[in-house]
Amino acid sequence: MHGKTLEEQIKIVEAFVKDFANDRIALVTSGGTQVPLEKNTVRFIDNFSMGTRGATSAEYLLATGYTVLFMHRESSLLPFSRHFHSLFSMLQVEDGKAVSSDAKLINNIQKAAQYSSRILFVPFVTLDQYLHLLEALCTVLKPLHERVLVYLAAAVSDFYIKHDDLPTHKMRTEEVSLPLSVVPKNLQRLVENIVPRAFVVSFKLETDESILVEKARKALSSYGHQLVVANMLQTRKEHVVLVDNEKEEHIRLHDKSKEIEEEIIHNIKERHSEHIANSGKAQ
Ligand code: PAZ
Repeated sequence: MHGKTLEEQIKIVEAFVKDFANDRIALVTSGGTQVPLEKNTVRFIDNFSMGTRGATSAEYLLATGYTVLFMHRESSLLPFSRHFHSLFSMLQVEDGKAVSSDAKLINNIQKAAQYSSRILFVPFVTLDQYLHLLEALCTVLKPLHERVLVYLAAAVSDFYIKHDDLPTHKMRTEEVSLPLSVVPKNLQRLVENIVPRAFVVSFKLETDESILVEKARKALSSYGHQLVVANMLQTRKEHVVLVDNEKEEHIRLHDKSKEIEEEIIHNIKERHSEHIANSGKAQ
């Protein structure tokens, strides 16, 4: 999907979703957004996220039966290939041909092949592209109602520079100014108007633990969705708090050979099943 317009991306997503109209579909967002500082962009604001959470979660979602729309920052980590930083360390050459007997590599290639028909990659780079794509993909998924899980793991910028405030050319050192505006939160509108019957999970990242749960609760009440996964920058790979309207549930990773996303997805799948069952009762 690289280099495609939004309209072209939407057409591909519509065609993909049609084949899975009776399945559970997860829309996973992953990686950081880029915020341009100039119209002819040389510099931009970015963040630390490499998309590990999103890519790892997508693997467990596929394994547990979901079809996945993987909306990711271009060049961030992808499911299955995320395990490999360099192919050179695994390379063996026999009779002038590249071969590999690396079990982990072969296992992940097999899994990628096994799930390739159930995952669609939808890339974005800028904050603007992210916001437009998210709304468009939710609109495509709307008719699937409760079967949709929206899993918002991307690290989305809170600040941007309005188009009219952007300098056209590369900012000069003698005139540096960053007139930042706060990004309008569109999640409430998505939850209320576009996917009101879906199970929507957002993530909340903080660095000060004393405000983590309070911020998660604030997000829940502002957006009206089902669940916030709250995590701290420093411990995000071994501890998360699942915050819903009633309680807080801590997930802690005790076995370091495992990944916390396995438990997160297991827990969320159960909550999603309950959401689907309850919606049936309500009708
Ligand atoms: O990409 P990563 O695995 O390094 O980090 C994951 C994360 C911390 C970006 C994610 O778990 C998260 O909290 N996303 C939401 C961030 C926020 O906007 O609060």
